[in-house]
Amino acid sequence: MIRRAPVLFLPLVLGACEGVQTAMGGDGAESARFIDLFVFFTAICTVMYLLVVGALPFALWRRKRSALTVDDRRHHHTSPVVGPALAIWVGLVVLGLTALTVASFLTDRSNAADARKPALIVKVTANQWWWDVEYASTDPSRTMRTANELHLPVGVPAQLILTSNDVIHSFWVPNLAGKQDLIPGRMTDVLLLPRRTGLYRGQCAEFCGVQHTQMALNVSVDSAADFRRWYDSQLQPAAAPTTPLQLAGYRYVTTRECSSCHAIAGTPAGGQVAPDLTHFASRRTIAAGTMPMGKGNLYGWIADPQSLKTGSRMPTVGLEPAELHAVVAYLETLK
Ligand SMILES: [Cu+2]
Repeated sequence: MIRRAPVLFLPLVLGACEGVQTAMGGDGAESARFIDLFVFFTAICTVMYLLVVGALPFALWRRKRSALTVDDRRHHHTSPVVGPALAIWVGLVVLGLTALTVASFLTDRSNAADARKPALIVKVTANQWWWDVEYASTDPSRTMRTANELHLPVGVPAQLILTSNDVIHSFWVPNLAGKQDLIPGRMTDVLLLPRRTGLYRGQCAEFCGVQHTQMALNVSVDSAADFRRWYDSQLQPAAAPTTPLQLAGYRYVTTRECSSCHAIAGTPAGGQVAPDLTHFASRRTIAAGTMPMGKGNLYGWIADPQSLKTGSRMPTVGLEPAELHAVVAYLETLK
């Protein structure tokens, strides 16, 4: 059984190389370079390790054979083999370390070269415990806000300008690139250059409070046409309510507690301290990846957010059942 253990672990190891949240996916230019660097480091270190382990039995055998006495050792001279072997070993170590340093340097240079020409700029602000996402444009009419979801066109270098409103967080979409801290009062940045379309999952990678684990970010890498379609749809104001129930929900959301924190473009709701809800129902998850988007979860989240994400800034308002039905009906229209 013990002998079979490595074989049993193999699917687990290989399984870690694919998925929506893995540093071994190579779905972004930076993460692909890091994988190449990782393989190179592993190969060099493995060769060095095998040389040391291989030389060990020889050294032990020689030591045993000579079996010098204390008196012998006093007059013992270095074996003629040791001098050249030592020189070869020192040479190998220097060569290996130089190769690792050069590979590291070149990887860093390639990443920096991509960062010089971003075609898309997105401002990402971390909050306990959600992500505010703002797409910048030189044309103010094409600037828009969303939350907890990032769409990127494939093959286009996107620069993410990062900051935080409260504590230090860390932005990490392992399939695409390495980590970068988001620090209150400071701007940092990370460049994402996706190589493949697909859905990926980002996660805050620095402990930031009780709901740190429920601070995820969905990343959708789209074709150019899909990205344009999504972007244009997000620029539209919120859909107008069409049924009496939706209208009752609209009235509640835009004039009562919700509107003091959330904004919905094209309505009186203009709060700026919580996720923008203009196209809330088009997102894949609720509360930064806490649960999938869906009617049941929406009822649960609005009725009692504190039991689903304890400590979250979203208060339990205490809606009457009729108000809850109306609010859910309206929020579902915000596609
Ligand atoms: Cu965190």
